[in-house]
Amino acid sequence: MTSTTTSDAQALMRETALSDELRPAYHFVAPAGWLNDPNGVCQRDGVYHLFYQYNPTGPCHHSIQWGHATSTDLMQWTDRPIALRPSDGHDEEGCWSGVLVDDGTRPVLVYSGHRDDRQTAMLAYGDESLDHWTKEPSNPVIAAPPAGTDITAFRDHCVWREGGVWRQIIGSGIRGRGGAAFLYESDDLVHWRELGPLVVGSADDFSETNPLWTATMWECVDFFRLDADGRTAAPDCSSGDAHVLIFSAWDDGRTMHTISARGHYAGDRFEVTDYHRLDLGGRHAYAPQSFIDEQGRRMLWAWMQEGRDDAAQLRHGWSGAMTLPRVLRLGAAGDVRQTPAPEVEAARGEALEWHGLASRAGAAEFGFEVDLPVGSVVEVDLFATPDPTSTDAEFTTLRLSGVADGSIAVELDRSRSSLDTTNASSAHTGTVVRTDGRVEVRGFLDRSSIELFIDGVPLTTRVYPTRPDADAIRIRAVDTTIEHLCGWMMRNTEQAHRVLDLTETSTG
Ligand code: DQQ
Repeated sequence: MTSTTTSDAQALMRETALSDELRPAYHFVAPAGWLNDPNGVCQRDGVYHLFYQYNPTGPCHHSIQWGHATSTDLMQWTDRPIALRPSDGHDEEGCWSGVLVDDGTRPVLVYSGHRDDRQTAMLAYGDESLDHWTKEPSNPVIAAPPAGTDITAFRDHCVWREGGVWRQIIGSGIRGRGGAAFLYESDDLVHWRELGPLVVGSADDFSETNPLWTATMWECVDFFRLDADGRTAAPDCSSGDAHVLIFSAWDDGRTMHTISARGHYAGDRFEVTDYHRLDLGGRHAYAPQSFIDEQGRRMLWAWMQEGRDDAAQLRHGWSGAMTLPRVLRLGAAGDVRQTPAPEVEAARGEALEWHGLASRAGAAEFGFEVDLPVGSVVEVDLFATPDPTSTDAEFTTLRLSGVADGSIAVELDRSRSSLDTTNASSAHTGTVVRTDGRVEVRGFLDRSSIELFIDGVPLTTRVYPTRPDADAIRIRAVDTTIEHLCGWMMRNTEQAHRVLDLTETSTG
């Protein structure tokens, strides 16, 4: 294809994506094409940088590049030139996930080069703008997984400074045992010493259908300290502080769900005390990455995977969105509680009009508080058409029930979400351990995405209503009362005139 026909095809794909009424309006999305994991997330000199796994040539996972966008307010993003592209060598089939660190003289990307169905650790050096990147001549800096271990896969990086050296973990799995993270140490980011597995999971601890199954390989490992007030720092094995390892459980090509493991980090090992679900929406909040921003907050984005099939994704010219930016703290049970960053409020438009407990909204935020004594139930219909009894009604129902042990049973029913039966329709279920008596519920609806926070436990999912009147929110409370009900229309925050591939390119 000549460059003219490439850009024509890309302009057409962008137009197609823009005309899809189910493309999110205030969540970050690529201009068009394919987006998956957040990468290299950071804030430098007041500017947030969101890099992401990107295929500007089509809405499918192929020849992955690093897209890049910047923001000063976390909601309005400006596209920057593509940061990394595959080149001759170990990343010729894709520049897979990685992180950004600063070696004291310049920003450095540590990422996985993809070739011949395997991945190796690579580096690229940036200028201050983070627009131009030059690959390390001696790439790959880690050419193979530890010898003598039968591993399932080996990729994705978490890199930090500890005790005057660099440390990094790489996601992996040991065949016949479970997921793993291998630990390395380096003085210069280029030469790495193997320190063995930081931690190895057990694929037998839970059944394959259990949402806590840690699977056979851990993607996108992310390791840090975190406390109940949200204080956070890089790992430190001599601190005695609680540490959290977040990983995405993967099994032979299946992206299962994201897990957080709390535990103790001492010497070269991480002892897990408990595993938790990071998000009750399973695969729809996958491959997250976090960083500490200039306010000292531990911020995280995850990839909201689609729930419609490949053909529909191709037809609509885009695939994949980011969750809202979330602020993390450690829950009393050892899970990771999450709140949307307060900056999200800047996207609020007009307040929703409530008629009793119902309102109509497209892209919207809503919230309420409720006591949920044992036996009481709250149901919330989302993206609902006016008459729920008609055979062609569409609605997605969140059900919260107070249960005997004081916790909250959560169910999100997608069986009536869409008249198009090719879309995902399975239910999400889970339990929320309450913070105190009253439960706070917040919801963010964005055309085909639903992000709920129930006492800070997120449930992220995707639904694809077909009817233009599938825009109601309806709340029913049985044996309890809804209080402080509120809501806002949310503004479209996407910048105008985006192109898929800015011409200014890195030297990659
Ligand atoms: N996506 C990347 C990998 C990672 C996976 C490739 C997780 O590096 O393991 O696009 O979604």
